[in-house]
Amino acid sequence: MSTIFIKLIIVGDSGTGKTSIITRHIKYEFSDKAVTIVPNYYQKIMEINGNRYQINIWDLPGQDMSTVISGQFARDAEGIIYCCDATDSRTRDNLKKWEDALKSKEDIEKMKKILIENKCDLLGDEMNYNDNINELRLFSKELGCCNFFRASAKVGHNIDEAVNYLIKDIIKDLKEEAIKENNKKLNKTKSNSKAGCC
Ligand SMILES: Nc1nc2c(ncn2[C@@H]2O[C@H](COP(=O)(O)OP(=O)(O)OP(=O)(O)O)[C@@H](O)[C@H]2O)c(=O)[nH]1
Ligand SMILES: [Mg+2]
Repeated sequence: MSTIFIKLIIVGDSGTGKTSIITRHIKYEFSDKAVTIVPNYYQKIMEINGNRYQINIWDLPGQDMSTVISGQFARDAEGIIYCCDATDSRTRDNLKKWEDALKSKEDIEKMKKILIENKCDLLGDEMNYNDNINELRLFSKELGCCNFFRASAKVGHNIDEAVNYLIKDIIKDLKEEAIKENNKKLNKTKSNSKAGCC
């Protein structure tokens, strides 16, 4: 069985919980995290419908946007996870800066994106959970995201759902592309064999 490689990156301000999201998803754990200084990648293997996928998720440091961007870590990525902190709206607004910075280096239009609003465990009962859901939906659309999730790496809420949604959305298109390629080959074979008949 051949392996299909998928590269994801996660970006957002420092302290929004990017490392926590990835370690929750990959290692099923949560602990206080140190600031990420250098980009790290985490790996997971999935088998879906008889295909083997190796997912590499690049955890990028939030405190130094220029290094992240000049390092071209988004190159050849199939997906982007935008991450913000539910308790700090500035981190959400700053995602526009992350988007602009990424756009300045890469063609991110063709990449799939989701938005994770992390730390929703801190919102508390007094907050109406639906208060700004439409605002978040609109914002995620502005970022070109195919979906958005309110999540908590701490309690494990919506983390797997978010990451797996992105992966499946990528795989769906990979499949369509693979089918198109296959059809092209089939048509070529048919026209070649017609040529042979005449
Ligand atoms: N309450 C709560 N705290 C969280 C959650 N996710 C992360 N944290 C805490 O927020 C702090 C920052 O988390 P990190 O995962 O290191 O954040 P980061 O985005 O990777 O930060 P940089 O590496 O600096 O870019 C840590 O103390 C985490 O324990 C969450 O869902 N809820
Ligand atoms: Mg980190």
